[in-house]
Amino acid sequence: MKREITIPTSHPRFVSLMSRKKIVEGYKNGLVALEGLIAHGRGECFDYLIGEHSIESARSAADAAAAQMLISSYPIISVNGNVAALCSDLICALHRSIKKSMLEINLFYYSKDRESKIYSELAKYGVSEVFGTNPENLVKIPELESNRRLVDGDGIFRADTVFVPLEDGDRTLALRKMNKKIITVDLNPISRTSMTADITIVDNIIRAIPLLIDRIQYHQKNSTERELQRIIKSHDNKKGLQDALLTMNKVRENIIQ
Ligand code: PTJ
Repeated sequence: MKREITIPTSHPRFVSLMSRKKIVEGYKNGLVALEGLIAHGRGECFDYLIGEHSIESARSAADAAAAQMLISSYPIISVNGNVAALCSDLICALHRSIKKSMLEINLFYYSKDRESKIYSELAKYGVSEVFGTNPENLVKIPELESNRRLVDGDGIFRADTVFVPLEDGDRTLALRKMNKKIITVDLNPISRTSMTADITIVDNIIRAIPLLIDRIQYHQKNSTERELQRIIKSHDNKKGLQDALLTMNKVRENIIQ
């Protein structure tokens, strides 16, 4: 007899187990690369170490990220397989919260089939215009060898700010060399992306996007452009990463005592 596995909502790690389920189902449905399962496991490990909640420095980074997206003339949100499987709904809500923003699918482990499935997933949440899927529009980011070098000429290539959650390294640096502002969400504070981005939110993407939307809505109602510029200027990315590492160390100390 085939037994359906259900996760009881009372389980202390319900949210984490549901994310795991989404990633596995995402893989089975062709959204997530096989390597995406490994990337998720790495993220889970760091999430454990920060206590599976949004730490203060992540909240402050989300505030700076919201300000950065709002002052940008053309912010682009880059979507990969893991992001699509975990939170297409939230990503589309983020896109809707900033009128000038656009979405672009950009895959490290590229396949046409996965790209189409990610597009259909985003379409479920009412988004029809997504960059990155028209081969005739693709251009190369200079000095980058991976698949991620191919970006849409009307999307990431033209953007002034690029949001690259769950990224894998060298593209962040290449985009910064093109004078773009880079925002990321990465649970690993010592990844190359975390250390290279202008603004790193060290948090689980499923918590970080709601934080970001909340700050965007707050600033849209309450903040002047000057105030937004001040928030961005006072953001210290290195300090945020150090703070995340200190939090991880404190959690470890508390358990060992
Ligand atoms: O769909 P593709 O082909 O574009 O591939 C996507 C993955 C994620 C497989 C690809 O970008 C990759 O290999 O990424 P990395 O190098 O493993 O980096 C992903 C980073 O995201 C790691 O530092 C993880 O710790 C972090 N991460 C994983 N899950 C989460 C996360 N950060 C925040 N929230 C998560 N849920």
